[in-house]
Amino acid sequence: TAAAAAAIEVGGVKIARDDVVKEDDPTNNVPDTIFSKIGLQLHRRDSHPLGILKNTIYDYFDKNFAGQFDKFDDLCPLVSVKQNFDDVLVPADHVSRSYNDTYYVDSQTVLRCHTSAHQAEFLRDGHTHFLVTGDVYRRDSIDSTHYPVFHQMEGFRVFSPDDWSDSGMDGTAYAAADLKKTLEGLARHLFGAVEMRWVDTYFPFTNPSFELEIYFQDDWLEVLGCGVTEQEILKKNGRTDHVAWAFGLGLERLAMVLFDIPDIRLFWSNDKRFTSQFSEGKLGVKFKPFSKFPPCYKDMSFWINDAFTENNLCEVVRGIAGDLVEEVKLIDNFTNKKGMTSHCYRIAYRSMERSLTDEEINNLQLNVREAVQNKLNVELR
Ligand code: FA5
Ligand code: MG
Repeated sequence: TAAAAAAIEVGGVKIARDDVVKEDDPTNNVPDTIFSKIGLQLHRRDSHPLGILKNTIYDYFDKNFAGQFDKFDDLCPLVSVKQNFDDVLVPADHVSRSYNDTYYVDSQTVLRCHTSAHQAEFLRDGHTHFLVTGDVYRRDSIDSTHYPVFHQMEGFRVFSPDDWSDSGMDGTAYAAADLKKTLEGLARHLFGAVEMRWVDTYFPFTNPSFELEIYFQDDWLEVLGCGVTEQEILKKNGRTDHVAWAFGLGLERLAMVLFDIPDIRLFWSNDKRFTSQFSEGKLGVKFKPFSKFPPCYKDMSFWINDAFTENNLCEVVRGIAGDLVEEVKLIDNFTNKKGMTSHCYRIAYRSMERSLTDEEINNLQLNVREAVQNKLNVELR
């Protein structure tokens, strides 16, 4: 389309559609649905829930750290494999590097899958306190809390030996305690009283590592990952003998809880009935659904092949149905005597903005079936 052909500019970098989407290049797996999101920068719209949230988090850090945190929110999402993975010690064989999980522009360039891709460069530039907000990209499953483009805010704080020498703790324990205190304070600043819990986890770039979960819609929802930065990252970037903490917040996840937004697709809506409900500086206004449109479920069964992955299926479905697809869920799975494996997926179609007609849904499903067969080479049953 004409819109897709025009170059956009992000963080001073001009990006044309053909620089990012290369159908004939096997080292490229970026579809037009993803390209169309680059440059929208929802987090830079002051009246959008993500912008309101970003600004409220800025307020918290400004107040509690006397403006020491440097803020960045306009960095180009095209980064090198080195920035996205090597600089943060992601092992060569880690799944997140695969074409199944990450959008590759070419073998050396990706759409960043996390804002941690910028840690090393800011450290090298001498920053000790910084917040980096940006759109991040991941091939993933489809449901109400996962979307292939979402937004993160990275926080990073460096300590020197003077900071912890009088505390009676070692640097790592000191940083871990400061990290938890800082993020619990942020959670209270955003939510007031809310049920939350810390869960131990693993990240290649931090040790120890934690996730914070918040109770939402009758379940625990993971809203951030964090930890004490691996020494190797500090050493390699000019901070020998220092310690640091880092966190990565999922902005949509926090905003869903704060504004009662039931589905992650809504953040991308241009419908006035969505956008007009939010205004600059107003945190926690509860979203009122325009009306509840019914979902429509369609099942599809096929024999898979060795190359089949659920992420590939979701990409094909989204390529046809766009934001009309709400969920793709495996509901049956068996292997026959010949060793052939069958999967049955249930696709939920629902618009956030209007009722879908039977004809429209039947057409979508027909096109989805055809695309799944042709692009994934599976045998429909
Ligand atoms: C990371 O991305 C780490 N870089 C976070 C980090 C930074 C850890 C610094 C330690 C130090 P993770 O993959 O868990 O971690 O993602 C972080 C958050 O992003 C999650 O907690 C969740 O809130 C959000 N998130 C992850 N995947 C999605 C998705 N598909 N859609 C929406 N939000 C998502
Ligand atoms: Mg996680």
